[in-house]
Amino acid sequence: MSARIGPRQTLAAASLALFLIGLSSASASSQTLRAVQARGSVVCGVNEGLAGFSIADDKGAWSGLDVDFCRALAAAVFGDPSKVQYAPQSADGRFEALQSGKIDVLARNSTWTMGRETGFGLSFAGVNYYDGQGFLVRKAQGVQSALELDSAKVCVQSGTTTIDNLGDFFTGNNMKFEPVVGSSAAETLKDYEAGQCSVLTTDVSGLYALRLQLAKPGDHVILPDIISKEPLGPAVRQGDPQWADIVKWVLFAMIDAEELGVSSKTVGQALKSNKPAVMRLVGTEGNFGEQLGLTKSWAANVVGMVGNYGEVFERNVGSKSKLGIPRGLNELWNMGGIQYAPPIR
Ligand SMILES: N[C@@H](CCC(=O)N[C@@H](CS)C(=O)NCC(=O)O)C(=O)O
Repeated sequence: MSARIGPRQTLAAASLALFLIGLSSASASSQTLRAVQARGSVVCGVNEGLAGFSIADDKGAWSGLDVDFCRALAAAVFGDPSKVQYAPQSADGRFEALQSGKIDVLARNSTWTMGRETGFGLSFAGVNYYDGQGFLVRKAQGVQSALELDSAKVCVQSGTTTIDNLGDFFTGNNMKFEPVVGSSAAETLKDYEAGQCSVLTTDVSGLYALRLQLAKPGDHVILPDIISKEPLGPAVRQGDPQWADIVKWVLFAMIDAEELGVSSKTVGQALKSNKPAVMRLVGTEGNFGEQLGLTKSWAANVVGMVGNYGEVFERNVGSKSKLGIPRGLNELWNMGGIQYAPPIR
């Protein structure tokens, strides 16, 4: 005689299944945070050397917009921005490094695209720099627009969105080109300097950085054409929603802090503020930090120890930095740009 399963058993089985799913996702979700805490540092995949974003000096000290993101993450998790292991990544190898668990987070001027999320099992946490692809040429060429580049030899780096956009742009405008492909920024720049190509193409922020390394930066000009959207941001592996939330909200907290006027210089005052949004940010109200698996002071530590988004932008790439890039699209949404973070509440 076969046993019959009644509605009560079905309900019990369903509840048990839901309970087990809940348990397994709670433990799976905290995997990266637990590993990071046990290790005592965040392993952050960064660029091997791109001024303004991620570069090490001769003493091995790293700096840049992406490096500051790694530091912010360490400040949120450990209350200490120095608890980062920098893991330099080439353009070609960066996504595999994240996928295989060699790094906890990738902060390497990486463009958020659909294919990178769906194809490589990654999730981008947000955008820490809205960029676009441009072209660098010698002033002496007298070129005014990228549309005059028909049949040009173009220096470009492998493993990037840059190389794909280049094809789209020239094909879409019925123009021919000859790619001269390098596997690092240094190689691409060397090719350009040696006259292997007349044009160098990459993200405009990269063009600013690379131009500084040329013998006479003033002899080279960035053309006005922007041929693509390059939203650059930190990425994590899929399958660990809690870690994804931490990475995402560290970025949002930096942007929200700027909007709320909380900076590394004013965070002490912010801790005494009675403005509800400021109180939620710095943890004097609510338990948002605890809900992330961190402490109340997660965001106050980020802002106090590393800075808000505007401070970090200005210090590394802004108009008074060596790169001298205007804030442009990366200005806050209420200041004419498109940087916009959801509220902490
Ligand atoms: N944002 C683009 C391009 C990123 C990229 O790798 N750009 C090059 C050119 S600026 C770079 O950072 N190279 C540094 C290096 O290879 O050391 C992407 O995600 O594919």
